[in-house]
Amino acid sequence: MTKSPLQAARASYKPKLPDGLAGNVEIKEGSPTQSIAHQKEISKIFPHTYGLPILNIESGSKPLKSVSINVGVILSGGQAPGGHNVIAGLFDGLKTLNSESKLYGFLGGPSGLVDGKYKELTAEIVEDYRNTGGFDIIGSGRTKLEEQSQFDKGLENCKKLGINALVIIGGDDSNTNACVLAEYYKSINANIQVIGCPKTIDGDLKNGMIEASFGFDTACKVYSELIGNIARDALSSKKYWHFIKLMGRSASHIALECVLQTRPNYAVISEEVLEKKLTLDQIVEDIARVVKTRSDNGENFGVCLIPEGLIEFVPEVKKLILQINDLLAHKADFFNSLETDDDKFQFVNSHIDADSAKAFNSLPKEIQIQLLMDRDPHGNVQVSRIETEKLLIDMVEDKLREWKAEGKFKGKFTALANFFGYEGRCAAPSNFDADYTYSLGYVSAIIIGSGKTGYMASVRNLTAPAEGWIAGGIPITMMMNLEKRHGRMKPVIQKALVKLDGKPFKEFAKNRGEWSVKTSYIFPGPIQYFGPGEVCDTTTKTLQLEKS
Ligand code: FBP
Repeated sequence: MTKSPLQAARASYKPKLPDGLAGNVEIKEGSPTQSIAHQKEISKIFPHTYGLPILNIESGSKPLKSVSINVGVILSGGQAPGGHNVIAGLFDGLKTLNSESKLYGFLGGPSGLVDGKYKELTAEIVEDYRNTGGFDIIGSGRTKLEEQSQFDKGLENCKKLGINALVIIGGDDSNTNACVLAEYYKSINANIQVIGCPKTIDGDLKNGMIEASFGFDTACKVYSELIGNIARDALSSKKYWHFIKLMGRSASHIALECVLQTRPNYAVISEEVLEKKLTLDQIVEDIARVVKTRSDNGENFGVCLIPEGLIEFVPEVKKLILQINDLLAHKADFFNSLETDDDKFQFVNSHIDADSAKAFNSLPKEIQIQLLMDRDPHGNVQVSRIETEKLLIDMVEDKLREWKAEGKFKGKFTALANFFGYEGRCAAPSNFDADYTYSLGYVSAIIIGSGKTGYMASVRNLTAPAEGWIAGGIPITMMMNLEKRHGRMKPVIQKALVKLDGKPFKEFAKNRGEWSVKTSYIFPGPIQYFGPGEVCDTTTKTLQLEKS
């Protein structure tokens, strides 16, 4: 692979490891754990992997060695910066435990395990991918591992390769499935350990024990750089309002972090919309109010951030989407046989209730079409394809036109739409993500060496310098509760939404009035890899505030 000068320089970066992992290590077990809720039900579903102790990995006196072991690794779901370094850390950790150990990568996500598609990850291959963005070393995919027949096929494929451990790098759903797989393999004495790794740029896989999912830091820094550039352009030309939609399927962590890094004039946080039961009209009216105030002050420009998942948090649209999801899940064949958009709209209208029909028909045609597009493998609307930023621009324009007619608004409103999502998911990892992911991979190898299963690799104390990070393993069952999925209660890792009483949101709430009126932009600039620690190694404002 031909490398750019930066890539070549970056290839030789040595990720920092916590002191506890740097030499000889020892694993200390804590007390038995409980799931966050529904303890009785979850302990019954996971009799072999429930209640395990937290593992702490600390400096020890003897080298931790293991018999040679073959390990399979899977990248699951959306790309996140640092995935390649998890694999590099896992590879180096396994080789430190025993130089004869081998690492196999299953290709194209979880389906690679089931279909037996793999490649051996040799030192030469891994070398080429150190500190790079992307998941292309083995590819990723969104196939869900949840059927016993998939587990059995996976077992057969592992046996062929002599694999005794799997590392699944994924978000909340993939790690939930990793836990189910760990339980199943343990229950049939398959002798295959399963370890999870917390990945997602969305930042919604976190809890008391997992401080952050990897990729969030880099993705937010990339988006914040771009938002800062746009804000400076707006400030220079003073003629546009920029509406920027930011990735994050459900939670608004990315939008909130970018707000804290750049101080835009307006930002919507979906969790607040849900909590206050705001309608689309109320959101639009509030944005229009800020546009008007700025315009009255002679500033016909601004920046407004919108989380990707917003549409699903607006109560009337949320209800509508649930009804459409249900309809499409049960009548997909008939729906797909309909040829025109009008036929589809008619069909939908005749199968949803009156309130939802009203909400559906109030939306512009493009958004109606987008709401009816294919669902993802979890049955969810693909929110990254719904142009909420354009919808809000249209609606704000209408509102301002109305106010103009009434003599309430005299200014100008010219708005441009942007969507930042895929730009950030495969960026070269920041130093933080490069170090964090390498450590997670290394920790996974140590947990495998200790013979444990059903754990998620964990690295904590992340606002300290990397040397002071704390490594360990968290029983996945500890993060679970029961939630309704496809009409049935299922054990799942609880998704972390933005907490309105948390410090990051409070920081925004405290300042948003001022930032909306008084232009206060911050221009974070590009991620720096070489230079002083305060420029290169600090992590997100979210993490800093949460840990303060
Ligand atoms: P994961 O939760 O799997 O990491 O994916 C997150 C994400 O990047 C979301 O922010 C976005 O909505 C979605 O993936 C897009 O999915 P796709 O890659 O299938 O277009």
